[in-house]
Amino acid sequence: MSKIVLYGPIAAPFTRKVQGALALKKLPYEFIEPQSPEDYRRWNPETGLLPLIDVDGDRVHDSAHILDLLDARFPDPPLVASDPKVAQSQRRLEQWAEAAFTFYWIHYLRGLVNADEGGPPSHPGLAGEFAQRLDDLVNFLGARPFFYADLPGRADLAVWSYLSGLRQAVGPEVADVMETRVALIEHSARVSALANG
Ligand SMILES: N[C@@H](CCC(=O)N[C@@H](CS)C(=O)NCC(=O)O)C(=O)O
Repeated sequence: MSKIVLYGPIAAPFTRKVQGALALKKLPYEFIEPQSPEDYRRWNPETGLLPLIDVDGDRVHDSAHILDLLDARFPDPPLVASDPKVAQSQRRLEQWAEAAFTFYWIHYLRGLVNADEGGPPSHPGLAGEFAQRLDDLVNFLGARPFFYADLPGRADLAVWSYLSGLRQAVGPEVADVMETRVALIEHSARVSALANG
């Protein structure tokens, strides 16, 4: 039995994505959360970013690289489809989700801080643009239970980790925009049932 230790902040989507992958693969692991900013650099001297995983002494950081490592070491079930074209779409959507939703998350949080300080919101059109990104996802999903496939994969974990975190982290305006995208709510529920360990 391999010894797996995951280091990361529990609230971060990148950490949740890796936890979802470990749950899908039914891999037991120890989870250690940072207690101070110094822990990030101490655990990952290369970039100072978490999550980082240690599998039997091999340490890998960056959630996408961690999923690659998990698939290489523990291939069942795989996190990408066996069809290379579908696998490419799943990887692309994973990257798209990170780029798109990190942007909205940061701008939303910055807007909250600005509002607290009496300044203008940093990005007034945010909710409208965010709604468009959600509609993009609804289109990508189409009638399938998971993105591009009938089985869950890394694209599902990436989208789920962002959307479940966003629903908790942001205010009612954005949460409302999400509630009306029923296909995404149902997708999140399907992934949660499998990836919440
Ligand atoms: N692309 C990386 C992003 C990791 C990342 O941004 N982690 C954040 C946690 S939310 C972090 O470590 N931030 C600490 C910092 O920026 O100093 C991944 O997928 O793991």
